[in-house]
Amino acid sequence: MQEITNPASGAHRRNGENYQLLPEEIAAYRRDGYIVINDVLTEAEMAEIDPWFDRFVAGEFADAMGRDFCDMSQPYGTPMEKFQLVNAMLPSKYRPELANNIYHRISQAIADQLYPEGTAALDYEQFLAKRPKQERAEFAMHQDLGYWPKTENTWTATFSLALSDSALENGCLQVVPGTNREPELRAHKPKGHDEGGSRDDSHTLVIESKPTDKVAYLPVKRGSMTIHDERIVHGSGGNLSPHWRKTYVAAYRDAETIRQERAMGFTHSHEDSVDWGEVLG
Ligand SMILES: O=C(O)CCC(=O)C(=O)O
Repeated sequence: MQEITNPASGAHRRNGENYQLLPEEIAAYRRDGYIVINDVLTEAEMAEIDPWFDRFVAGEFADAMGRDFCDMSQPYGTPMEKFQLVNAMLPSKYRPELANNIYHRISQAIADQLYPEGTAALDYEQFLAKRPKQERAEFAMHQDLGYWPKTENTWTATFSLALSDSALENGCLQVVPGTNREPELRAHKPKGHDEGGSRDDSHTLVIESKPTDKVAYLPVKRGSMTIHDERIVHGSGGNLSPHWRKTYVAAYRDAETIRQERAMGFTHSHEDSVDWGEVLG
């Protein structure tokens, strides 16, 4: 089993609201489709986010959110008390107080370093939480691009800030290195499609693994983060531990691409009216 860490990164890289990447990390992101960076947010900064995360995950805003409050490991309609992998989409849409929070500001500064050739903008965000001892709280392996409408420029950097320590035991992010360079996107199908399931039953898509796929695990401590691109095959396993796994995802895309998505009516809300047949091809 391979676990990827980056001991060279750390709090010393912070300069105000910037976190300075090394040229080799920027090169690694382009080559490998992911990086891990440590100690990006301070404890005091995360303490601003924690209460919001917990309120969303507890379902406080569920009535307003519709399908944007769901379980990514189970079909829509699963009762909240049975959720395993709690997903709260677009938290700042539902609580505008969260807009431009410290995580956004720092991740924007990092996205700018990863994308000097264009303009990176925040496209969407989500809170993800795996309940303790939920071995089926799996995020099915996928490529993010498989979830999205086709656009000419696909540039993306998806940040995943650990609000709890994340390790193999509680279902940390896992990637298949090298898949970001596959010439074709793999086919994505709605979860449960073999039994007739469609995108109306569950938002989740799955791909078939290849025998050559070698998974690498990305364990991170609270305050650290992973960043992955739109083509790398990734997902996460169940939570076997007695502790929550809590992650705050924020995805940056090319600003013009976001304009095109919105023109198609695509906001990353599970309430969007998008022809998924068209998207999935
Ligand atoms: O962190 C996870 O469990 C999976 C998240 C994910 O797939 C994503 O952010 O694209």
